[in-house]
Amino acid sequence: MAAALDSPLYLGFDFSTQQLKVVAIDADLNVVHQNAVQFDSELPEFRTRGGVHLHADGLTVTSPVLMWVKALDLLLDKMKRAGFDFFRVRALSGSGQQHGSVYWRTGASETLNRLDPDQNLYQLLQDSFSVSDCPVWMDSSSSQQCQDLQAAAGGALRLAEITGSRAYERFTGNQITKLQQNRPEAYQHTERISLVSSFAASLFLGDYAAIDYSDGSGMNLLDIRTRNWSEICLRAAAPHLDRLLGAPLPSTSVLGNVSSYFVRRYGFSESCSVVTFTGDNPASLAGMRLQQGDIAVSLGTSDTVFLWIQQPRPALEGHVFCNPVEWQAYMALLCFKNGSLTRERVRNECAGGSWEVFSAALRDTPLGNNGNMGFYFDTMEITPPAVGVHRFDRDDTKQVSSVSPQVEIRAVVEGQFLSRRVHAERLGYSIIPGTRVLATGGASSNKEILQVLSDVFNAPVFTIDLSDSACLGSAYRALHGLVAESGVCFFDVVKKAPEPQLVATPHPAAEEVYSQMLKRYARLEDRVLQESRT
Ligand code: ADP
Ligand code: XUL
Repeated sequence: MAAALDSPLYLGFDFSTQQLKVVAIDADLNVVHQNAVQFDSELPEFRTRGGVHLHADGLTVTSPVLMWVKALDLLLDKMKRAGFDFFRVRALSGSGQQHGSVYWRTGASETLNRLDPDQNLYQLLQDSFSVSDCPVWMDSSSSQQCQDLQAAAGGALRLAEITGSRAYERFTGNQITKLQQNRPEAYQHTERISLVSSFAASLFLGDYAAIDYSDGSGMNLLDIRTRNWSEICLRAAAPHLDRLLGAPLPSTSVLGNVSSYFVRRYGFSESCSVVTFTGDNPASLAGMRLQQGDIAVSLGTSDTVFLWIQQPRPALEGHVFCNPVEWQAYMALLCFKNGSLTRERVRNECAGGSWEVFSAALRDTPLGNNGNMGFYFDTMEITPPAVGVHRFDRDDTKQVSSVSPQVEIRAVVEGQFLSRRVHAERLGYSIIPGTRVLATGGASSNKEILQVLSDVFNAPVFTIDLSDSACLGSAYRALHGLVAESGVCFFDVVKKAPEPQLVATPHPAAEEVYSQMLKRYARLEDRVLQESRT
């Protein structure tokens, strides 16, 4: 039954790498509105490619903070023009690409507190940031700082035991250290450091928003067991960090009401609650209503694999984050930098820029690709830390320099999914009867890609109708945030959500083909990794 025209709505935003997206749901969890702003094409004045600036050293990657601000102006204007009734919004939440950091200039909180509704945020916040180009998750320029942090914490494994991960270049603590060392002036003029998620929440709140436990786990600074900043890590990273970061909060907290700026400019209700924003992967976990035993594979700008876990067992590979929906639980995550952008590059070179031609090549080539296999690390990969394109045919002893376009297309997709499975299994995951692979992100709209995923994992693949689970998860979290304090469980709030749809089942020959290939992939990956190191 259609909801009444004045019934409450819940908004979920996602400030991701390439775009800003929003979804609105009603109290029955039906999606009633969706909208988006693409950074490269709709805000060309910021000259980004894929939403980022890649610097000349090939390692530094940043995004302009004012691009995100202007995207929000544009998105809300689009919603207004589409007749969206902001007054019905009872609560909103959101997510951001993980690890990126925003540096608010001294005095910015006053500006945030008194935003003039006659002007847009882009005009109002021109002078509010001490760093205009923010380090983002694709950055890998902080190796030295990572080594220093690990040394201060008593080694890589000890740091992983405290923070859930060994030191990673993209993790915010190491980025903050680098910024403080290279740009001490800018650091000195900073009064607050936000993650992309808490920065976005701050805009809606008109005040600095807390970092939540789950996204805070991607900084190498939070003790994931005590859920407080780790003294050792803060001290090693940079001066005055506890003041600059503010206290972290549970991911389900209500931060306050939306600022009067949004009430007066867009007609939000004064009582609309802002629920803590979190990282895009934690938000996706909520959007997919991931359960124990399921494995989620997100095929966005980055590919990620994540699992719900009860007990943290941090290791030297992968990450453990606080769980975004149940505060005693955790989630494990693996991140692969060469995801959609690499598939797109191969599509452009081998399929004339067409996903249809790309998909046809997957249909027309056999499982296992006649023994051709490839590693496609266009930029320095995170898992494993290797770089370059490495192709092998049946003969493992030497690399081949090229293969036919069709073979290349299957090699990139099979190679990526073999890697996702090999590394998930190293994290302790095993595929058991009943396992569901839940796919999300931009490439999950491609059935042929999902068929390869199903074959490599030898398990059925499901998607949710809306491929953007981070947005949807944020809207679910907004709804849950209103009742979480009184002890209502997340899964009770979202039980009416549509069930994931089955989109692919494994080919009968999949098990035989890929069990062999997985072993071969792991062996060759070791070699590629060694070659990358020399
Ligand atoms: P973000 O990380 O910005 O949230 P998305 O999850 O929206 O990204 O994914 C964007 C990516 O989805 C694009 O880079 C594109 O390569 C990929 N994509 C979109 N449509 C298809 C398709 N039909 N087949 C394969 N990949 C696709
Ligand atoms: C996760 C990671 C990426 C970003 C961008 O650790 O770095 O998935 O969250 O989506």
